Amino acid sequence: PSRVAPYITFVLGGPGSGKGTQCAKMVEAFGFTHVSAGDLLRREIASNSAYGSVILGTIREGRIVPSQVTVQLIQKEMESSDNDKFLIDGFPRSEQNREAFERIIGTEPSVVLFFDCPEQEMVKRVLNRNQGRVDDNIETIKKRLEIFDELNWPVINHYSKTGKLHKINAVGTVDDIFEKFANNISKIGD
Ligand code: UP5
Ligand code: MG
Repeated sequence: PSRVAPYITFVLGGPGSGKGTQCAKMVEAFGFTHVSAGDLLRREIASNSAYGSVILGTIREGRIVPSQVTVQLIQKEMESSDNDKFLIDGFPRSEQNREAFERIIGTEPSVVLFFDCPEQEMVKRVLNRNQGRVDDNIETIKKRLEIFDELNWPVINHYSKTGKLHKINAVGTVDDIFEKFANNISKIGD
C-alpha cells in the first residue's frame, strides 16, 4: 500500500553492536532499504567530494559529522529509492542529529531499534573486523565509545519516553539475536 510518509526505522547501538549485520538480515527478510549513515559518509570520502576531507578527519577522531551533511546524504539516498520502508543505520547519534532529521526530512521514525551490547564485546568485535576501516583501531574505538556514551543516551531516552524504543540484547549468535526481535518487526511496517 502507498503511504503518505515513508516508514522509517532507526537502528541504534554502539560501535560494533551489530547494527549493520542485523540490518542485512532485515533487508533479506522484510524488504527494507538499508541506509547506513556511516557507509554514506565513507562513500563521500571515497568520491573526493567537497566534504570528504572534513568527514575523514571527523571519523578518524570518532567525532560526529555536522548534522546537515549527514541528513542531506540520507535524504538523497531515500529520494533515489522506490521503496517506502527504510532502515536508517547508525543515525541519529545525538539530539542535534535527531532534530536536524525531523526538521529537514519532516518525518519521525515509526520504530527505533537499540542494540544493547557490553563495551568489551563491542571492542572485541570491532578489533576483529579487519576491513581496513580508519576508525577500527583501539584509540579511535575508545573515542567512539566516549562519544556514544555522551551523546547517544539522550536520543535513546527520548525514544524510550515516546514509546518507540525496542531494546534488544545484542549478545549471542547473529541468528539468535535476529530471531528475538524479528517477529515483532515483521508485524509492523506492513
Ligand atoms: N558481529 C556482528 N554481530 C555479531 C554477533 N552477534 N556475534 C559476534 N560477532 C558479531 O558488526 C561489527 C563486527 O562484529 C563485524 O565484524 C561483525 O561480523 C561482527 P557490525 O554489524 O558491523 O556492527 P555495527 O554496529 O554496524 O558497527 P560499526 O562499527 O559500523 O558501528 P559504528 O556506529 O561505530 O559505525 P558507523 O559506520 O555507523 O559510523 C562510523 C563513524 O562515522 C562514526 O564514528 C562517526 O564518526 C561517523 N558518523 C557520523 O558522524 N554521523 C552518522 O550519522 C554516522 C556516522
Ligand atoms: Mg555499521
